[in-house]
Amino acid sequence: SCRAVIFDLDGVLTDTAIYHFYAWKALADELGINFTEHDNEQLKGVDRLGSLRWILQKGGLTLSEAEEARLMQQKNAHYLELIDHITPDNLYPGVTALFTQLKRHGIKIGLASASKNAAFVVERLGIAAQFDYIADANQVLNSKPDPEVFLLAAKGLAVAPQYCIGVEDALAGIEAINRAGMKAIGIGDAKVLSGAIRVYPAVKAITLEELLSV
Ligand code: G16
Ligand code: MG
Repeated sequence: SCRAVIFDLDGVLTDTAIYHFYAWKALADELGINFTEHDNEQLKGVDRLGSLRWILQKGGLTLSEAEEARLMQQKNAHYLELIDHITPDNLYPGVTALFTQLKRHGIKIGLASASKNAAFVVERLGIAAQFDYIADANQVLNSKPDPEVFLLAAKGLAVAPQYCIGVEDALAGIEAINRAGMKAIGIGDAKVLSGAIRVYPAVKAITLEELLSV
């Protein structure tokens, strides 16, 4: 039975991927690296350093750690400017309704995000108070597909992993959920998100009945 649902943030509750894309694209342009929206798909759920290194590798560049740190800081400053405009209107449809149903059934709500900006984003979305526990990239050493962020969320919720369902839009995230010993629900394309028990096109398609039957 399900006692907690742990959600990924970017791509599940809101579409911040487009802002990550704009910010990485601006940086890539400066470095003379061609970075497309298709490339950005590869970076979903990948942490900041992993994303930067993916782009640098595409451009055949290897930089010092100090240079990497400077570029990550530059990208993040730009990203923060872009997400400063986020309001509750940026929540994907159906999120609030699903949260209400989960609460009514005494099912805890957690967050497991690879983003260091997760707390800021959920604050802007107006849903920060809905979470029983928020785990993000600031608290973990190993990023998805490592299960650490999901296990931290379960611990924070005081629910054993086998009673948790994880919801993810990235393949690395689905792998993290499975490695945590939880049940994985995918948001996106079933052909891409192999390893998920069920895949829905969007959060609004998830029904409580189906969650309870997982
Ligand atoms: C998110 C995004 C990734 C992003 C990562 C780190 O993960 O999907 O594209 O690179 O966070 O973000 P930041 O630079 O803000 O720390 P998630 O797990 O919420 O999908
Ligand atoms: Mg995601």
